[in-house]
Amino acid sequence: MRTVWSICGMCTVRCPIKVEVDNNEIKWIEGNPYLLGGSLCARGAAGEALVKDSEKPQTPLIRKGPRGSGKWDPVSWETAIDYLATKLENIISKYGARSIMVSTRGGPWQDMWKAFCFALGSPNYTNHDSACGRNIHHASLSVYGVGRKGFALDIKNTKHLILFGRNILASLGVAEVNQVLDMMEKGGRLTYIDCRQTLTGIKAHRFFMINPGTDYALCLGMINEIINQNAYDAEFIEKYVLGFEELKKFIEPYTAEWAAKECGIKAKNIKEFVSEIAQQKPQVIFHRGWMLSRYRDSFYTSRAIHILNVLMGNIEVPGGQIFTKGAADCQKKGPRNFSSLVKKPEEKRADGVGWRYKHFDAGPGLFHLFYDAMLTEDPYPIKALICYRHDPFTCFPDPEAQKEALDNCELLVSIDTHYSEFGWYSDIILPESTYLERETPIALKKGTKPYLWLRQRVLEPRYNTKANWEIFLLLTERLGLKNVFPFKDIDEIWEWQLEPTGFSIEDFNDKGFIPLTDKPVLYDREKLEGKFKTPTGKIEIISNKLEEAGFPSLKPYESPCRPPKGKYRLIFGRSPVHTHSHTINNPLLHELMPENTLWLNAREAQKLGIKEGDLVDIIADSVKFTGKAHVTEFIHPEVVYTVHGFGREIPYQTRAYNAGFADQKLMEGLLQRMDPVGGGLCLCERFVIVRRSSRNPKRRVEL
Ligand SMILES: Nc1nc2c(c(=O)[nH]1)N[C@H]1C(S)=C(S)[C@@H](COP(=O)(O)OP(=O)(O)OC[C@H]3O[C@@H](n4cnc5c(=O)[nH]c(N)nc54)[C@H](O)[C@@H]3O)O[C@H]1N2
Ligand SMILES: Nc1nc2c(c(=O)[nH]1)N[C@H]1C(S)=C(S)[C@@H](COP(=O)(O)OP(=O)(O)OC[C@H]3O[C@@H](n4cnc5c(=O)[nH]c(N)nc54)[C@H](O)[C@@H]3O)O[C@H]1N2
Ligand code: SF4
Ligand SMILES: [Mo]
Repeated sequence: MRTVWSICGMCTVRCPIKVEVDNNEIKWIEGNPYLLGGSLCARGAAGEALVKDSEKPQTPLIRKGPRGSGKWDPVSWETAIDYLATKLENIISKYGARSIMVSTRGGPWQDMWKAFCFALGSPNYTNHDSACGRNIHHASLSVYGVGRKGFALDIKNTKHLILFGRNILASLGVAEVNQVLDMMEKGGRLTYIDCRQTLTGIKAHRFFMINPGTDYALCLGMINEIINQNAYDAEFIEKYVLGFEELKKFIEPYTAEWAAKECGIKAKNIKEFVSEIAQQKPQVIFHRGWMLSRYRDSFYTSRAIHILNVLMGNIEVPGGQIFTKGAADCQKKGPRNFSSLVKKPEEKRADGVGWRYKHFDAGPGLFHLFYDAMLTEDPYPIKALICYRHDPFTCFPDPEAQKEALDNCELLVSIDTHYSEFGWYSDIILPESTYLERETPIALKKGTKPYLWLRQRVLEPRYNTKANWEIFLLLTERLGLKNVFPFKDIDEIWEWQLEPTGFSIEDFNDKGFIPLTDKPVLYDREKLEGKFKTPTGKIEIISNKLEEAGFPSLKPYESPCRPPKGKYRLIFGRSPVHTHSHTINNPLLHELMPENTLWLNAREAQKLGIKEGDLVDIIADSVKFTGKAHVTEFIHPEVVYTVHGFGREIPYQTRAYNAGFADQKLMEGLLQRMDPVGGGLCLCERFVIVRRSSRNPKRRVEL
């Protein structure tokens, strides 16, 4: 029996794990006891089923028939890499390197593919984030000058955690769940706000059922009440905040009574809530979340949530928002990364970020804007798309609209452990070994207690698959980039990465990670000057940068559109036992949840003659799905809800094939609908028709 320290890969939270393995078979997986006390979620526990699942690509595949026809030639790695490199070389000679676009799922190991993209000579590296946290990231930058990940939330020690559609106990990361449970055990309070009841909501002390898309109104009402009750941290604001006086003036009309009318939460309850947090500050955290990045005004909602945190003065205190620390904060050096070997090409990005859209963070840009460039060749053609650990057809709305743009590309590449819906449409699939069958480069985990981590190989690959770094080295060598990335194997990569740190790979043996400090690192809260990277160095409630780009710092409220008669707003979320689309076919997790349902308010269902378990048609414009109804009183009457990731149409995945329905396929017309200031896609802005399906048996037989 061997013990291997590794990192879970069943979702992108990437929990550190400890695995017992015997004779290339897994005997036990648990969360790293030093970091997670052994905890693991259901998906993490289903890792072995992922390895054993044979309904995955088992060798590289090159497309034979038309795109999407599902006809594939299984080939060797040599043939696959040669095919891919030749295609890339042809595209570079015809259109220039800039016509190649690379997208990944983001996270600590994206660095390799970003470096690949830049080494080819293209600036067009991007990721999934315009469908996830971009609005929140941009709002955070505009307020604090640091991005979404600039603060760690000390949930465990807080007195009150407030969640706007952040279904923290279901849409989960193990460490965060542990923190919430610890906090509640210590007497901490939980307030949850959603348009439906959830696993988190039922554990909360206070649940607010909000009118869909009106969180901005609630935030404004809360800010008004905080100012009214003098419940803010005046000293902190005086020292660090720019624009408090303007905020006071702006907020005057947005009373709790006004907010109540808009968002459906009683003024009395808003006032009571504020009286409570007034006593608990600065140990009050308004979770920045992700979900609110799905409406037209999410950027401003998110700014308002950041402002609520600032009013609590919760920065750099235990139980608040603590600046994430890196190696330098521990007087150490971090590991080397691949990007340091290449220079970012100076060419303009094809998504327009950084020049056409100057207010967006130029880092990874915005994926969906590349579709414009593919269709119009403005500012120049995009002819190849390489996706690593990323499925745009599930991630972004309206796959049919995406295909129209992608048909202008000469090369579509999917590097994936599974058949993704995009992979199924692409020209070549390079199967990556599952996380238990591969290593990763070393990364620095920033936080209050930063550490170095890496994934070690637990098992030898079952099929003809390769690790990310192996694919990367094969491809770069074939493309003549060996001089840029001169590595033979992972040991050489690790050694090179660790050199400046003074640690060696053996230092991971004890605990699976290398801590850079014993105690949390906190800055002196009285001396935070220079930590806020805004143009003024202050927390900017008023942002000149934003105003220069033509957007207000404080935006007057506008009500969201209500659904037209006979339609419902389609909203979505996650199940604790699935990760987006890529666990739906996992034999164990499929058993736990084989399909999704459409949640529908009981009174609405009665009007439509729909009962629990009935088949219902869900209709957008040209897309129609039939699925099962879940009739409940615990959802707002204007919305219908489902779990994202289902409705897959890949016949090789027999369990997932046509099981349930796909919210993103119903989101016709939303591919380019983004929050203009935050850049996030407005995924909750689609209205659908719901009716009882004619596929129901005519007479109900009660057994
Ligand atoms: N309609 C709708 N759209 C959404 C969402 C929604 O709820 N509804 N959620 C949004 C959110 S929050 C996000 S983050 C995005 C997520 O969308 P994506 O960024 O596309 O991420 P995933 O769906 O997690 O996984 C994408 C692909 O990664 C593959 N994969 C998994 N593990 C590995 C691995 O170890 N190696 C490799 N090479 N591939 C692997 C999977 O098989 C899958 O095909 O979607 C967004 N889009
Ligand atoms: N099990 C599991 N955990 C995951 C993931 C997973 O796939 N599976 N994915 C991870 C990823 S990538 C992300 S981004 C996070 C996302 O985690 P969360 O941010 O918690 O987002 P969702 O699970 O999408 O849930 C969104 C909630 O918002 C609610 N909602 C919809 N409209 C409104 C509104 O107008 N106001 C309010 N207040 N609420 C509204 C929905 O009803 C739903 O309950 O989860 C992460 N954790
Ligand atoms: S939250 Fe669950 S699936 Fe995600 S990395 Fe952690 S254990 Fe794995
Ligand atoms: Mo996400």
